[in-house]
Amino acid sequence: MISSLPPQCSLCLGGESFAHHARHGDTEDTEIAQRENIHLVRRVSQRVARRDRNTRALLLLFSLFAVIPCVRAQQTGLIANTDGRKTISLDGQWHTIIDPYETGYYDYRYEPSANGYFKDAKPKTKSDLIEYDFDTSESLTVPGDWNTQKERLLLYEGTIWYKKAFDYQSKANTHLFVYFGAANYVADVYLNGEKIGRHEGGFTPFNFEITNLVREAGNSLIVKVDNKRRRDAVPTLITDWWNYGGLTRQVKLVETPASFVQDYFIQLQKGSRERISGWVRLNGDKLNQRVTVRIPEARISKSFTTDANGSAQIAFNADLTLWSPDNPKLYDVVIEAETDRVQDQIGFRSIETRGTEILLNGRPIFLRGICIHEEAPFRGGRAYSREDALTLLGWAKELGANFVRLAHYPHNEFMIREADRLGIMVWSEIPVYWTILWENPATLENARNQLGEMITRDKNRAAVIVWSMANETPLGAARLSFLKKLIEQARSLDSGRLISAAMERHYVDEKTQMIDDPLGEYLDVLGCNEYVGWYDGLPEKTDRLEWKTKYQKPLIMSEFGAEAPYGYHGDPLTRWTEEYQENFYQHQVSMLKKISFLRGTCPWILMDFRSPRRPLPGIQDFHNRKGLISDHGERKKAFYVMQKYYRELEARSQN
Ligand code: GCB
Repeated sequence: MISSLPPQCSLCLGGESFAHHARHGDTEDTEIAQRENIHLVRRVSQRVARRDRNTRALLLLFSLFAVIPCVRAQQTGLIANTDGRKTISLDGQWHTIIDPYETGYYDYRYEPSANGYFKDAKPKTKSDLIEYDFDTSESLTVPGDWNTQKERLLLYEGTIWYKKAFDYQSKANTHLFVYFGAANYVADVYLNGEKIGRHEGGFTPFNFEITNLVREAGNSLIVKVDNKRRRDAVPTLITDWWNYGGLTRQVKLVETPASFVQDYFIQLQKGSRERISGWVRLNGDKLNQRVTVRIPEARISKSFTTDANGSAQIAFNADLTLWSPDNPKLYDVVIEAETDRVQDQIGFRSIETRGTEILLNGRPIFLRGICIHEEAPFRGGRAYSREDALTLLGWAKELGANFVRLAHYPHNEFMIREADRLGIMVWSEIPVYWTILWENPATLENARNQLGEMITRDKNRAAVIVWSMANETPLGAARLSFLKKLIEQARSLDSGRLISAAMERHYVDEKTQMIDDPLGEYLDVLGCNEYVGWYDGLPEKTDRLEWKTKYQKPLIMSEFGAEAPYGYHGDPLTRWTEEYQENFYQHQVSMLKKISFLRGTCPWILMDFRSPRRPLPGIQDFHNRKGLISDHGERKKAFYVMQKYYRELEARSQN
């Protein structure tokens, strides 16, 4: 765990700390050491993707001398496109133990226990004392949050242990990984009683190699999932969404050859509409290979040789039909190494800004957007399936949207894949939300890790056009420095996409709204959340406002909205009524039309969602009711105001 690195040691800095401690034999507690060790291997190996060859060489050395010997299950960087591989689903019923006091993890002196629940022990004699039993404990469905599966878990924040038993027939020259789409928030993973790794961050995938630990029969995969909120975490203690805990996305076993294509980046080069550039990275014992990238439909077949670290830069010209909302063209792309072959579907498009314009494939575009939380339509709880994605994105299309802001964390991969297929552009963000601990290095490291995982997973999806760094964060030097580091990282991982953040505005006089957050200087596109007419005055207040910006950059109004439960009616000035919400949107639209540098709008929000901050009985009942659609799929009056505006905009863009 990031924060468990020994902070007192002055020799330890970031990824060097474990190596230092290992060299000094400072590893009395193997459990903790392994945990740190595995986490470090993970962090470091992920950075390999980002850094230059020197770092890679250093890592290799570092691994050989300090790290690998202590790790029984190996952590590999994220495997790209697991759907393009042979996988075995571990979804379904998992036995679970609710553990509010973390009895299965700590002993009574609050030290990590050597015989925790992860041992999955059974009494061997009639006299043995074992106080837990996964196999007779109740089950939860994976994927799925625990809060909405059992009424008594609705407000639960803490630890739940999950267990899945499985058999596995090992195959020669095959490596096996366990892959988690996401676990909210910290996951400690064990196989057959051995710790295989820890992951922090509730919305991004992770995998661990288990080739040497897996057995033919009766494997016990145990995951401790802890969703306690922490001040130093990302997100921090307060948010305006439900802290759904658990194994919220798919879990699967992934098989690869001994040397395999771990990851690749195949997109158009920034500023070009015909040159593809990127890289391919192999993992395993045969790193130096000939790799061919083929796009059969475009009659492309280009070969490259990976270096001693398994990496090859790729670049070639291609005559392609470009991806756009009107024609979301995806090509089959095959990445073929000597020992492995992966197939993906990839779209190619350019995205850039010029002055206050956003250009898609060189042409100015207006982003007709809508914000979406990862909340399941109809059944409630976390959304996780293709069906959920199709419903939410279908509603966005019906609204007339060509763009979605996936708030406030990376959504499940189905959302991005389906957006790619449907031709919906995507803003994707990490949960750097409100009041993060800007000066805490571990918080920064955590945010960086989540940013890296988001980009790693989705960098080949044409739909994603914006990486957003943060939401409504307060002005200040420490915050600016924190966010600049994230921006730098995002640009170094992916120079092609636009960088944004949802910022705030302020009044310079009673009629003038100003966007001059110093962060704006470092962004490609300005994002701004405003609630004039809801938290700030009444709807007609918008009529008097003029918008200004310090920057010659496009603006996306990344949030605006008002609450109304579906079916609650009254006059246009009565709070909470659909008529108030409709009135709010009518005034907003008139105001938005007057902002000359506006290039996108994302009302808050597509669908009502659960929030602990919204207690008003009979109205909110712990839901944020700013949805244009209720959580049961009913369109509110305001939906049609936005739909009309978007239809007009769309008609104009076609002329
Ligand atoms: C915001 C936040 C969003 C909230 C929304 C609201 O500014 O970014 O997470 O849910 O306002 O409804 O107040």
